[in-house]
Amino acid sequence: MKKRIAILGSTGSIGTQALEVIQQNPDKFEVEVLTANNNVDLLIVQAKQFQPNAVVIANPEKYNYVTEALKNEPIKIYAGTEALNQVVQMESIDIVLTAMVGYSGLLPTYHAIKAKKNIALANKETLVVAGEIITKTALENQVAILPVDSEHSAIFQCLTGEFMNPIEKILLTCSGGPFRGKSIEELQHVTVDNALNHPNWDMGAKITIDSATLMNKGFEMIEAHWLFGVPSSKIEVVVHQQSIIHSMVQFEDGSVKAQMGLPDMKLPIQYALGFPERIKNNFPRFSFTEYPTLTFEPPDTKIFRNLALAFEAINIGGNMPCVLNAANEVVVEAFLNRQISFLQMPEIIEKAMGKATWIEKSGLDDLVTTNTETRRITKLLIESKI
Ligand code: MN3
Repeated sequence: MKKRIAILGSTGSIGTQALEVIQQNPDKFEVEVLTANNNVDLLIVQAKQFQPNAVVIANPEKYNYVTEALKNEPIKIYAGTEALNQVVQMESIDIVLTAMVGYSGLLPTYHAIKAKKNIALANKETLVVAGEIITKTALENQVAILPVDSEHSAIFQCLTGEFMNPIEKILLTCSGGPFRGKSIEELQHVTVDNALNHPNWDMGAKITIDSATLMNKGFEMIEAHWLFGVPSSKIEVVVHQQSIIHSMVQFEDGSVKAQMGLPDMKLPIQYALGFPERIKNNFPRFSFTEYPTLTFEPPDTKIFRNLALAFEAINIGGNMPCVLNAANEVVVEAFLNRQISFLQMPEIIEKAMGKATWIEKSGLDDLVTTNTETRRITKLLIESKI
């Protein structure tokens, strides 16, 4: 039986690599749904090649263009964000791969879980914003959330066969990004291009900036907290420049398990889609002799403030991680548009966290409101800076 897959965000970095994995395993997978936000031309190429049952273009202005281009194909075409919430519920879908950017992943993922679809989770912001609701709803609907993020895939692989054994500590590895070891003075003058130049991973712009500020690692700590039920005090971030160990789990007997390999997102994508099977492939293999030195050091949270802010947000709890995420999305966009500097990003996020309304017990509607409110607050803070 082939697994029928919906890819939300098929034109992005994870989406295109997932299609490569599917293309290499036509006996195991088929594409049921493809969705994109704006990149219509690539969506059309993908639709023609993979012949999904349906495509969704989130930007409704591009609906006519897609319809015209695919008029000779037996493919249903929908537009708008509400269509995303609908299409994930299609009877024929087995797994929904959530690979869209940021907050936009939340509601489609929630609806997919409600419709009892297993989730291959690449959109970490879903768990940052609404980890409690998402994990609770998944449990109620007996839905598996299979991590695609390389660190969480590593932790998940370390935990296989260990489900009776408590976790003493999660060691979440972090490449350190392009600015590892830099001082505050040096960071004052870094540019967008410097920040977009990640040493190990080739990713989309939003996550590459998050990697440079270490907000990505903060988000991953929150993601690990919800996925594996481990408090933030038992999650230690370890800077490991080479990105060969993708994360580790320490058990109560002191034993540490690590998952290793070359940094290639196709591996965790394939593991999530193929789980519990390991699928044979011919990706390049890791060689110890080519990496004679693997290094480890603590992160500097005084310089990379965002990582400390993420720990603060999860410890405050309630809607605060949602505030953190919304403020971060706005400042990253402002940084990419060259409106604010690199170091102004954590400064503004911290202020937004102080100004947003804190709600201890927040339902999905509260989080939607929090997201809107925090974006407004953050934009005002940016305007007062420039
Ligand atoms: Mn990661």
